[in-house]
Amino acid sequence: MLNQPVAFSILNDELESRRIDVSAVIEMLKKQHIETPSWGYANSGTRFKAFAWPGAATTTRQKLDDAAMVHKMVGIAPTVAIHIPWDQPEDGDYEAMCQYAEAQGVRIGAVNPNIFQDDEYRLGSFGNPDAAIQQRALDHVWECCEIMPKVKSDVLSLWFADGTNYAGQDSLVGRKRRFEKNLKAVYEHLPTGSRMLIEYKFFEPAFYSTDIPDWGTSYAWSLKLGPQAQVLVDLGHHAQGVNIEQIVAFLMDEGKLGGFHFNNRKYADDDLIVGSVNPYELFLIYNELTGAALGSAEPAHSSAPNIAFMIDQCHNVEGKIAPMIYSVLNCQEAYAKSLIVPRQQLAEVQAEGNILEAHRLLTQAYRTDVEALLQQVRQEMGIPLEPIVAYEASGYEEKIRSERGLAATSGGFQ
Ligand code: PSV
Ligand code: MN
Repeated sequence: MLNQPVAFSILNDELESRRIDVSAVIEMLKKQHIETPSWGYANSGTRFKAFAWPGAATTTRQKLDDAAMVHKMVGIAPTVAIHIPWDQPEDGDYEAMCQYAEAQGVRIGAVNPNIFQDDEYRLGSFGNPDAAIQQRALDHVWECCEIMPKVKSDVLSLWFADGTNYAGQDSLVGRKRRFEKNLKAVYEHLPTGSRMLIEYKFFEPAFYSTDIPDWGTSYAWSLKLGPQAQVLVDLGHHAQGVNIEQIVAFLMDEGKLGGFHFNNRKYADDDLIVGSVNPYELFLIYNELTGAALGSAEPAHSSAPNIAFMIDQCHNVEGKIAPMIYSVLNCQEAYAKSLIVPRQQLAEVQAEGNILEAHRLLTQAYRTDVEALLQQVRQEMGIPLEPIVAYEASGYEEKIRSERGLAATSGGFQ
């Protein structure tokens, strides 16, 4: 392996020859922000089995400790999404929970209500035919709106398991109307200056119809609701072959892309490490994001500057903290590669209709090994040059194993 300064100086020369402003790229990489999910640090499983992982977090404080450890290793994961009631403090003191997070070096990010795990939600939450169950779900989401200022969060992240399993089970129009009414009731309750993100998912757990199956539905409702409502794109929630980067480009340009749930899938909502199955897709998504963020001709209403980049993954058999570090690093690498796309040159050849040269410029950035650049960023940020190696050498895994043991319970998904 080349030593770091030599490797960086070779890459720096190469990128400068491509007319890339390397110091600007470094500054942008330092500002990257990826949020990790509290539920990713707890035990989780498939519908067949939840394997307990030694040392997995069971309390919210432990989840925050683990998220803080990830942030120490990568330097770009300063916030943690929470899920209520999984992360409800025993004494109900959310301010204290927020202070605890800050004392560990992280902040609370998005607040995720849970309106899918109670028996009452067998027929859904906001789409439930029973008005009393809809109200129960609404009360819980309102409670989350109240929690937001206590934990200094300005993002409410909504995902619904609602839908039907059989044709004829319920009125599709009826469910749509119930949803509209209840989403509006949430919108009216949002804390000032905050946003509600509406996530879609094409199937599962419902298999015949899903009440928010696609980005078009989320978009239509966020348009109707108003500027504080936006769409959340979870990379695992599309049918095979869907062009996610095109969805991203459209929503962003309309000012309606509010956030991401990063993960990767091979078949369904697999929740695998983002970039592990299709790193090229991840790069293409970042390419759209970066293109919009840097583009001077973008409309003023583009949502590019205010997107919440969140990971939504539960690692069932591969550990908890190390796969989360890998996930953040994969996002960092994809972002770095998107930053070295020669935008000006690309626009010129696109305008000329030079298909292959345009494709070459884009894929050249993707194929470039940016590790030396990332190590330079890490060095300047004062974090470990090789986060995974540093994590393994830190002794943290051994420490939590011996302190926490093997938890029988899950702190999140079963
Ligand atoms: C279930 O598919 C899911 O992964 C959704 O993507 C939510 O964002 C997440 O759970 C947390 O509720
Ligand atoms: Mn999600």
